[in-house]
Parts: sequence; C-alpha cells; structure tokens
Amino acid sequence: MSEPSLIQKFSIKTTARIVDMNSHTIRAWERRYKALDPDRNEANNRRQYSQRDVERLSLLARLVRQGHQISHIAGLSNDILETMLMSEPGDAKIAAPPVEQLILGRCIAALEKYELVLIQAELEAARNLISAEHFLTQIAVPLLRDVGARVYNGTFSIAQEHALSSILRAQLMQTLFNLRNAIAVRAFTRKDQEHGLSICLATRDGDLHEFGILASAILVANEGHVPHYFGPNLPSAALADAARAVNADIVIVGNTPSAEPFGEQRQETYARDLQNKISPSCQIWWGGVCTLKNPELLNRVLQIHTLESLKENLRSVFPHSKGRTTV
Ligand code: B12
Repeated sequence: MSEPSLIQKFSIKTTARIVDMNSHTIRAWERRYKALDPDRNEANNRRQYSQRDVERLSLLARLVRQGHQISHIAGLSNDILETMLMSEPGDAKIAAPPVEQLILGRCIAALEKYELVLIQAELEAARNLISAEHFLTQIAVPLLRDVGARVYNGTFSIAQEHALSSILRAQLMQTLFNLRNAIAVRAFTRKDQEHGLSICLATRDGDLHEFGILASAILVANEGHVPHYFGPNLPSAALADAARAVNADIVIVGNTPSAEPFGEQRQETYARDLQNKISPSCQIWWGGVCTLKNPELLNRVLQIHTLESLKENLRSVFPHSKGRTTV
C-alpha cells in the first residue's frame, strides 16, 4: 500500500489571496510571459499551484511592486529572484514586510469589521502554506496576544476575542488531526516503524485556556509522538484515568494563572492528586505559568515554561525523533 500524498496544492483563488494579487494578473503572467506553469487537475483541468509555485509568484510580485517589469524577470530562476530581492536598496526591503506580518495585519483588519469568514480563509491559506510549527509560533500565538491586548485596552470586544479563539481553535485542531493521521498511516504502512511516546494533554478543571496544550499537542505529534488531547477543564481524577487507559508515558498539564480560583494552592492540589493516582513510571510535565513551590512535588514534576523548551525536552527524552512528522 502506498502512503497518501500530503503535498498541498492550491487553487488560483487561494494562490491569489496568499500572494495578494488578482487571478486575472496571474493568468496573464503565465500566458504572456511564461512566468510559471502550474499543474492541472486531471478531473477538471483547473490550475493547481504547488508551494514552490506560490513562492515563485510571491517573489515575482514583490519585485514588480518594487518597480521591475514582469517581462524582464519572468524567465529568471527563483534563486536569482531571491538574490535580486536581497540586493534591493534598504527602503525597498522595508516596503515589503514578511508574509506573516501581512497575514496578521489582514486578520486584525477583518476582525475589526467582524468579517469572520475572511479570517477563516486567511488562516486556512496560511496554515496550508507554512509548517505547523511556524504557523503556531509566527501566526497563532502573536494573533492571540495581539487580540488579547486589544481587548485589554478596550479597542476589541470580548465577542471578537471569542470569535478569533474559535476560528483559530478549528484550524489548530485540523492541523493536529492531520499530523495524528500521518502518524497512524505511517505506523500502518511501515510495520517496522518505531513508535513514539504516548502523551496526554489537558488543563486543570477551571482553566479554559487551551491554546498552550493545543500548541503542545501539535509539537508532540510533529516530533513523531502520539498525542492524546483531552482539551481544557479536566478534573485530575479523570486525567489520571485517561493516562492509565492510554498507557501514557507523559502527562502534560497546561497552566494559565488567571483561571486560578484558589490561588497557588490549586496547582499544588492538582499536581499532588495526579502524582498519587498515576503510575510512577509516567512523567508529569507542568507547562506554561507554573506556581508550584513544594520541593517534593517539584522533584516529581518537570516545569516547562515555553513551547521551545517543550520541543527540546521531547527530543531529549526520545532523541531519535527529530521532527519526523510533517504535513
Ligand atoms: C484566548 C484567551 C481566553 C479565552 C480562551 C479560549 C481558549 N479556547 O483557550 C477565554 C475567552 C476562554 C478566556 C477566558 C478568561 N481569561 Co483569558 N485570555 C486569552 C488570551 C487572549 C490568549 C491566551 C492564549 O491562549 N495565548 C496563546 C498561548 C499559547 O500563549 P501564552 O498564553 O502567552 O503562553 C505562552 C507560555 O506561557 C507557554 N505556555 C502556555 N501554556 C502552555 C502549556 C504547555 C504545555 C507549555 C509547554 C507551554 C505553555 O507557551 C506560550 C507561548 O510562549 C490572553 C491574552 C494574552 N495576552 O495572552 C487572555 C488572558 C490569559 N486571560 C486572562 C483572563 C483574566 C481571563 C478570564 C479570567 C477573563 C474573565 N474575566 O472571564 C477568563 C478565565 C477563564 C478560565 N476560567 O480559564 C488574562 C490573565 C491575566 C493573568 N496573568 O492573570 C489574560 C492574560 C488577558 C489579560 N491581559 O487580562 N481567555
């Protein structure tokens, strides 16, 4: 059985949105200047753009915006186009912000006008274009922080924050699902494949901030381990039961102190409860903002404050898993 293709192809409409051009101009560049030659869908003969095609169009578009004529640059290789962009005078470089900033700007502008479908489309296109990890660190986390700051200073409403959260959640769940699926397909097609660790993720009951654990679950899968995502708001007894059921090697609990109804004590109680109920061979990782102080607990629980250090820890407990799963 052959492994299903995970290579993403884009329609002309999506491509146009990503590179900020209109479809008509893209077709004209192809027809008149042979700037690129995308594949065609066998069923309906529609254009299908690869990630490389999108990168090429983006380079051409940026150079044209900087004053080059498409007829002069259409036949050049991507390497030469990149070199030309890098050697442009400083002002021109400043004029072309990184693509992540464009995406963030467009999402914020759409959220200002409550154009939720636009944000959805924007994030969907971005998610398919860049790696899962890049999407998390360069798009999802900055977007949540930006919107959080706007709610805090009163320029965005709580409704806008909730809308963004639910759109982003759907996108990240889809990424998690794709990665999880890729792991399952791999295990099925290559029976000799060594399996990753079994890792449970949740937040404490009362803590509704789930993006830390959702992002962590994606990193876990990206490293080739098997994430069991139980979402936010899970009582310790239920998490301990689940960890036993899936024979977990590690349990990861995400933490945001705002949701702490009983102060620091609440994290301690939860961690202690978990420690008493799960197998001693199962590690407990305490992610995000940790308020644990008890030395005995800190002996048993590993604190991990950032997503970057989660990735490092995942690699050190299982060093062969260098980013094995990609979609
Ligand atoms: C989205 C959001 C919500 C959503 C959550 C939706 C969801 N499905 O998750 C909703 C609307 C439910 C919500 C509710 C509340 N929220 Co809120 N929320 C946010 C917001 C905007 C984004 C948080 C987020 O997900 N960020 C993305 C994560 C990935 O990034 P991060 O939180 O910065 O975490 C970093 C690290 O800590 C670490 N990390 C975090 N978790 C984990 C987990 C693991 C395993 C690891 C390894 C690492 C890790 O990695 C991240 C990247 O470096 C922040 C604003 C902000 N500036 O952060 C407020 C914020 C966290 N919320 C806050 C508050 C006060 C609340 C409420 C009490 C508001 C209210 N009055 O009702 C409630 C509490 C609800 C509850 N019981 O939990 C405060 C917390 C203040 C504080 N430090 O005490 C913030 C900072 C807003 C503010 N400026 O006041 N919130």
